[in-house]
Amino acid sequence: MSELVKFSRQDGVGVITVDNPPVNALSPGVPEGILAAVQNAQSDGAVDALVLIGAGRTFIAGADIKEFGKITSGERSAALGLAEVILAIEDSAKPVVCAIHGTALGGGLEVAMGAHYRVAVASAQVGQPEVKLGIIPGAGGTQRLPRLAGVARAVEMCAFGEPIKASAALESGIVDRIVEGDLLTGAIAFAREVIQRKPHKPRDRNEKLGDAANIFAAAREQARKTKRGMMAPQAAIDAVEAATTLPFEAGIKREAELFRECLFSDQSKAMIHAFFGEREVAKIPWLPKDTPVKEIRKAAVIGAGTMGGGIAMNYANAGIPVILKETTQEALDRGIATITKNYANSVKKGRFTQSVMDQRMGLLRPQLTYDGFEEADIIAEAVFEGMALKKEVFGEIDRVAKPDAILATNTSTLNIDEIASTTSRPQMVIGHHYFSPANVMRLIEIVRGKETSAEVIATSMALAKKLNKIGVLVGNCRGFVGNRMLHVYLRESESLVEEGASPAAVDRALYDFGMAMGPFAMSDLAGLDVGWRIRKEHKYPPTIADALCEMGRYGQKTGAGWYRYQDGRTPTPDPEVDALIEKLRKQRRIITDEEIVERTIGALIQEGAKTLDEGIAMRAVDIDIIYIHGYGFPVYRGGPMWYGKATIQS
Ligand code: 3H9
Repeated sequence: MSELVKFSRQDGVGVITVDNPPVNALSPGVPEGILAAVQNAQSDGAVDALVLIGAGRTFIAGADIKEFGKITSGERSAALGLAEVILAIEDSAKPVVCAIHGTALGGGLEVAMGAHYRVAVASAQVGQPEVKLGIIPGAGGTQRLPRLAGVARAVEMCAFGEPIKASAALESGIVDRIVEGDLLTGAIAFAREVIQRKPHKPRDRNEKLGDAANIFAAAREQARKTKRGMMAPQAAIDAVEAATTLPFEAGIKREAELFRECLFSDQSKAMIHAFFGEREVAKIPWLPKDTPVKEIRKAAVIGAGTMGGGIAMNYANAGIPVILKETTQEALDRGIATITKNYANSVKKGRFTQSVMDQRMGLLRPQLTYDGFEEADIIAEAVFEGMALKKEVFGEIDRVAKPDAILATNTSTLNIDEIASTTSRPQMVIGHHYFSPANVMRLIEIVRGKETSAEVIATSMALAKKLNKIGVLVGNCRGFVGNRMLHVYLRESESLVEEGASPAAVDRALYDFGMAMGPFAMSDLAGLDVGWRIRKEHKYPPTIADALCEMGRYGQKTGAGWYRYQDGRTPTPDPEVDALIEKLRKQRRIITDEEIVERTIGALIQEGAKTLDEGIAMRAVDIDIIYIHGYGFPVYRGGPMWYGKATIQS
């Protein structure tokens, strides 16, 4: 047996254990090890059935994603051989039971679906998340899943990639039993129960493949909307559809073709880059591994506005008690009402139960004073963006905080060192720049000042993970990485308008490129007055956006900005804005979509390169992750720096 796959016998059952930490990926050696174990067991008189289980924290979390790059670069042959291994499991004359804990994902679930039975612990999850990597299941998942779980469930799992809980897997027929107590013991007991039964091959089970035409049409439409611009979800739907129109072997062939198309696409390369990037950003090469990390047991947030409320929710969601301070009862009540509404919405949508909401609300302590701040391990400031106010607040925090408390500012542009200078402990001050809505968006730019201590940095990075966020460490400069780049992107967008493009044309070109929103619609949503205030503070030259603000057009919140918002949300081009632009614009010429994308995205890339040169961003991948998770850059283009490199190379 290989190092990665072990075999033992218990009670007449052969136990195959995949032991490839950290997540038992199907790296070279694992499929071969499983195959050898299954084949040897066929002639092993001491074995009547087989159990396949994962060592450590999980079952098999999928193919080894690192191998895909080797395949597309030609370093390795395209075939991972997994499909053949799964067929061998399915063809075993002795029943095979997969025992699932942690996650059975991608190729992991595909292996499990080759077995005759699956048992799982209640906390396990199963899924086909390949679309998140720009590919589709490539080892029979699109063909066996509809046979086990029905077409609707298979389409949902393969096209949208979200895992499901063990209870749902049991209900839909993916799992045969939920095991209470020790998984291996339960799996062996199950295997002994089924020894006498003739193994039933999942690939022969056609009874759930009935009439499904409407399912595919609806799923394609949903994927067009929610996975805009991505090819893998549509390919996954095509592959599941093939399961309903073709015999199993032909369906497998079709799946393989679609898998290959996706794997060799630019989209999957970009999304795999993003997958590893999300993990890479957590690693700070120069930070000593033994840097102590403080435990954050209690938090306090100053400011119950949109950002402060969202930040407080993040703490409560992670089980950390949090004080939420405001200066007036009215502002505090408004903040708490918004939080309550957000949580109630989640309960209504079934994301969690009322009792979870009650427990989270119970962790929030709204108040007008600094009472209890002396116990907080972290104090997060989220007041209006303005240096004078921030300095005043940090002066106050400095007086009440315990000596080893982390003092975090949510500033999106201001100088961290200047804010820190008003305290007696600049080494404890750091930026935690959240993105709106802070309870939803996963990015936190963690901004180190020149005196921020290693411990405060390490604790902030660990805290981001605990809050289920992606923390990216950046240096201190105006706007840090994200907003500094955004500034040139917006300026370039406005230049295009000054030269002849309409705001709607710029927005549409960038939306079609894949941005979550065009720059003008995004500015209206964020509020034009924020940028106006910052530009005034920094004495920037006046812009068309400033002229809009002077007219009282602050964006969606005032019903008008670059667009007019009759219903409060839908942008409609406004003749008043056209007239203003006409007055202020420097020229009028035809500007193509290509020029719009080239100049705006080009501006992002150039400014990103500058932040790298200056050491403000550590690595290109940090910029990519900031833009994907904070600014709606299409993940299938890999982030601006990845896109820039790919465009130059092509
Ligand atoms: C597939 O299966 C295609 C098939 O159809 C077959 C076709 C032929 N490979 O996320 P974590 C690394 S496609 C290689 O921090 P967690 C990860 O980079 C695959 N490496 O842990 C990290 O490394 P490092 C379908 C992997 O507990 C370390 O493991 N499967 C893989 O927060 C820990 O990861 C997926 O898409 C992998 N498959 O979450 C599942 N997975 O420490 C992808 C992880 O050096 N994985 N690593 O930074 C996940 O969703 C999460 O990792 C998981 C654990 C939920 C499993």
